[in-house]
Amino acid sequence: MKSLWKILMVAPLVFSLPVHTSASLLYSDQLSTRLSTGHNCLGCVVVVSVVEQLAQVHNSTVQASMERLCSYLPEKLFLKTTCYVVIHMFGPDIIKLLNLKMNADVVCHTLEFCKQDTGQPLCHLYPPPKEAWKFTLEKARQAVKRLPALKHSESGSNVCSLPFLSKICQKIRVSIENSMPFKDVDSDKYSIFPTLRGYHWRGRDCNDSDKMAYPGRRPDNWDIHRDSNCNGIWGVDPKDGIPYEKKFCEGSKPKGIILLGDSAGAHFHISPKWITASQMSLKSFESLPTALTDEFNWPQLSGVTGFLEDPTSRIKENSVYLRLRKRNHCNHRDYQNISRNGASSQNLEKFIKSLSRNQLLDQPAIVIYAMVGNDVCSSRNIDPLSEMTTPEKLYSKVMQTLKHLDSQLPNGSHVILYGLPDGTFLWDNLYSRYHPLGQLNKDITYAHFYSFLSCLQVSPCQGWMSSNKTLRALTSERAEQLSDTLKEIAASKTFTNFDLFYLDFDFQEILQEWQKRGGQPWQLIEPVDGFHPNKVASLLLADQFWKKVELQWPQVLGKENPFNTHIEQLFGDQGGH
Ligand SMILES: *[C@@H]1O[C@H](CO)[C@@H](O)[C@H](O)[C@H]1NC(C)=O
Ligand SMILES: *[C@@H]1O[C@H](CO)[C@@H](O)[C@H](O)[C@H]1NC(C)=O
Ligand SMILES: *[C@@H]1O[C@H](CO)[C@@H](O)[C@H](O)[C@H]1NC(C)=O
Ligand SMILES: *[C@@H]1O[C@H](CO)[C@@H](O)[C@H](O)[C@H]1NC(C)=O
Ligand SMILES: CC(=O)N[C@H]1CO[C@H](CO)[C@@H](O)[C@@H]1O
Repeated sequence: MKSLWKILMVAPLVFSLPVHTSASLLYSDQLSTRLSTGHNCLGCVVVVSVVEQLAQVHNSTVQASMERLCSYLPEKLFLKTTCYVVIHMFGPDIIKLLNLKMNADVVCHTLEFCKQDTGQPLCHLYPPPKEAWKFTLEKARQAVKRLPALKHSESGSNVCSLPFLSKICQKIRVSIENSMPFKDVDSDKYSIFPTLRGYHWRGRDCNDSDKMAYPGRRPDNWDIHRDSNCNGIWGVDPKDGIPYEKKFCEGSKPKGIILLGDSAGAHFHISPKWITASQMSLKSFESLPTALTDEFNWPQLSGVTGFLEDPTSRIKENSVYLRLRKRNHCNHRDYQNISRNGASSQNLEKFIKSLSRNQLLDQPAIVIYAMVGNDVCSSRNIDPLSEMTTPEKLYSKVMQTLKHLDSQLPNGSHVILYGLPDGTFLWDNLYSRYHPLGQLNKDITYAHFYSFLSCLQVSPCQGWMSSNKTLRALTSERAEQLSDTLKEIAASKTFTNFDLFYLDFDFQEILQEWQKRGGQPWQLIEPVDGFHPNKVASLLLADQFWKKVELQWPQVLGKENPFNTHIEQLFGDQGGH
């Protein structure tokens, strides 16, 4: 589950989740069992590694290095305060252990953030100490006077009940819960016109006090008096009395773009700046508070629904939404992303209700179905194959989804099913490279990192992020079977209100394109998680999508609107996205 991956990465950054018993305070029963000690262990090892490396980089004491880390964190969301509290609670032990040259694995096992259950393998990120593990651990425990059976310090278990921390705990909990694909949509938010306005991220409403004004609707009375579809075009041309919306948009076949996606679609991203000691500064954590509140997704920059042009971008390609808008300015603001971390064919039904399209009132839409990994990706390492979606199960859920879409989408819509990629490129391109945590001392490769995640049962994708070649091949085989199932559905089924297409998720082609431009394959993968396609990959995918659709099914994208320049002259930026 990729959602878990996100949770565990919140942990090291916020410094409050690593407290191993806090999970039960933060989560409902169901969730707390999912938040295994694995997350606490990973959180602890990452934080202690950063502290250790900061001391190394600045040739400072461990104490000074912890204070340095806290000083870099923003005040917002109590991040800085939380950090100082955590230092206060665990600092003295961490100092003692690091001064004894114990590595982060030993520190975290000693402090019991990491645990080795009987009969289970020992999970470690760094090479194990030269002396026998048991002996080292014993030495470490004596140094901090902790007995193996002793419960963790009481203060630790109550971290979220400290008054000044309760707020951040609450914030994190909401953030995590919102991102859970199995969380049901809150129907209260739907008031009188349930499908007209969801609360999910989509084109900004232009008039909060008017429920009948929203992006994507067909203009009400040609928008003579108000901008009912929020595309920034309204009013009447005084020269001839014709409403602008009629003049510029009628016959241009406006359409919106809707993404049904997973964390890849949402553009999941953890900045390597947050864990790279050698480059850490006051600036490093500037974007952390925003990232925390956006569940570590950056939809505004994503390949499908992104609308911000990133000045730091290494490539000039635009998102699908921006291209549709460029082609026909009447499409302005008509985008919806219905994506969740952890989404798969099997749980999409839990949040598809937040897709909003009114069959009678709205323009048609292009819906991209892109569940590109979670059907074959499990975080548990015991028999990963049995956790994968079977072609039969996929078939039945996708048909259910399509029937639902047929009941929601206005006639003339289009649905495009994306296949699954072959994830073997992850291992092939990364296994011998250094993870951001391993770059300073050249000690942790992605092979180590993957195996640590796998051992902790928190890997975002056991099947592909594995040194086991057979398993990687079996995962790809299943992915291919699922893609074939989607292809078959697209070829054989018809629906009343949309036509249906299938596109391969051809990552090889993206790799080739990137290499043609002088890039390296690893530059397309998120460095911290070693799994998600990064922003460059996401925009290259958008480019691939656009070119293929334009070539094979040009009717999907529609024609260039000849009035675009008129619209620009009269309405400027149309009110922004
Ligand atoms: C690091 O600090 C120690 C003690 O403050 C000093 O003896 C040593 O020379 C320093 N090393 C470097 C590389 O600056
Ligand atoms: C917003 O909607 C209300 C109610 O329909 C209307 O009175 C108002 O003029 C609208 N505002 C704008 C800026 O269009
Ligand atoms: C739906 O649209 C198609 C063309 O896009 C048209 O042929 C068909 O008659 C329409 N169906 C209904 C029920 O309006
Ligand atoms: C590799 O994975 C396959 C399939 O899950 C499994 O049967 C096999 O035992 C694994 N090999 C090793 C060395 O773990
Ligand atoms: C792809 C994308 O933009 N995903 C976002 C859609 O909106 C939800 C809710 O705000 C976000 O959580 C996703 O990250």
